[in-house]
Amino acid sequence: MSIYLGFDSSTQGLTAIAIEVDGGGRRVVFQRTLNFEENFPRYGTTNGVLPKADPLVATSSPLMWAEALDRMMEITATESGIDLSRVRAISGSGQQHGSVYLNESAAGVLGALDPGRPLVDQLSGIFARPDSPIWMDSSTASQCAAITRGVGGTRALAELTGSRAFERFTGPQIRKFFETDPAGYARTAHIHLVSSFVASLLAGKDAPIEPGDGSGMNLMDIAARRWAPRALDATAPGLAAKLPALEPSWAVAGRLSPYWTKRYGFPAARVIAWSGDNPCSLIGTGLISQGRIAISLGTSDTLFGFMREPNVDPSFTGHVFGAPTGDYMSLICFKNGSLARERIRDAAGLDWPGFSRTLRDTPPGNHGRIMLPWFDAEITPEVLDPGVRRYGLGPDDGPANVRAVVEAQMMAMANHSTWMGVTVETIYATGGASKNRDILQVMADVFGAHVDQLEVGNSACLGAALRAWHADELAEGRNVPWEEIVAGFVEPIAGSRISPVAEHVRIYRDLRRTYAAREAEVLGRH
Ligand code: XUL
Repeated sequence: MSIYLGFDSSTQGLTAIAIEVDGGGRRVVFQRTLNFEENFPRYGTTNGVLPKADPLVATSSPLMWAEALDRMMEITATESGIDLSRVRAISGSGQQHGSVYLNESAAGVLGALDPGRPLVDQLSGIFARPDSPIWMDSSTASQCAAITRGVGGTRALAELTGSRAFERFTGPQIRKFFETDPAGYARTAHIHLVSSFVASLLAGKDAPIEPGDGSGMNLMDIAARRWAPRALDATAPGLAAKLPALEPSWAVAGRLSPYWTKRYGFPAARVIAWSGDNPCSLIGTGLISQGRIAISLGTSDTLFGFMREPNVDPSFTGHVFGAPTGDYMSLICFKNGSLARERIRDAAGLDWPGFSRTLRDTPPGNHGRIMLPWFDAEITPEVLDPGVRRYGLGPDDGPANVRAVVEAQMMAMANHSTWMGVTVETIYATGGASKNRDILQVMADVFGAHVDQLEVGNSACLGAALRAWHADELAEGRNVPWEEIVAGFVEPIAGSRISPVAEHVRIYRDLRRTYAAREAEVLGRH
């Protein structure tokens, strides 16, 4: 019997899952979440984000992520009830795009961590920059423009890296750091993603970046899975020397360092390269072949599917990322996800059951009333000047706003995913809000597709554990097919299927056109 650990260092918290694999038997034996804002208040974050005067800026604290990792490893060792000696490998998932800037001392410190002292007490000197820009940042429009010019235009950059320049992508963020703090950039020895940073803490040395998360940087040649010199040159000087190695998703970054084995009693388990939350979710929802999609309703809402070839979005709205299987995935990302739903819920004075009841009590189509839910700058479509727009709808009409925000989110997802060319028959729903069947009914009706709920709601974390298992087998010389790895873990909950209602599907077919027209009008694209 073997145990594999998967961690998910997300925007708002850190989750751990342990899976047990025993011949044909397989099950999740432990799951726990720590919330950054509640459990680590001394960092002063709100929903995991540091306070900032500029609404376009979003940063977080890498020290907080490290402290959460330390606490979670302790909990796993002391409270999970699992037999630690059976832990064979650990991998993880990180919020994508966020970057961590380490100085020259980092390598030495990580390689000689003292198991007698808490991790954070030893890390304070390793950063060339104390905060980390994260995926919610939209402050790099000018850097995006410069990089795009440098690489030869939007199409050239999208074809090279899988995406046009996006404000939250790591390349534009690195360029901004170089432009605004050249001394800090010069002090930077290594730039990690959230994923590779946390993996480095576990391995006690620089962990690689893998193509799933590497493709969220505007720096990787998506077809060759190598750093793209043209993109690096357009971003910042001397960048190649500051980036970790790019290695396959199943690369072994090392073994758990003595800090973890001596402090908490873990075995020297393999540390497998961490990936981004969306690539990990692809595995955790079992999307290992073409033709199905998943929608993750979390801090960000994302819609993604498996892809054989890196076919970029001709409208340049969506992304092509590497998939942890060695293939590709298509993805669109919405910033106004769970926090937008929460704002509307709070304004209507409701709890989640009340929010659900309201969805049941209001009519599909909302009598034609529409909201563009851009509380924050939006990624899809690109909106850098945020503001909620309402049509036929007052801000104080709580119930109608509840329906409007969910319908808007689903219609935007349906409209902006047509480039993926998938005839959607079934959607796998994951992420926190996928527990809410009334939200999923709107999803089913807008897409005209069945929606299945999955047994393990945190598919990113589960996907990380499954990746740990797959890579550990590979390191032992056994190439276990992905079908076998995901089987039994990613099945829909029996009887959970939510089916579209034909009459509602018709209503949304029309409303989607009106929604697209309103969007185009506001963005000046009509
Ligand atoms: C994907 C994206 C978000 C983050 C947050 O491109 O920006 O989904 O990964 O989890």
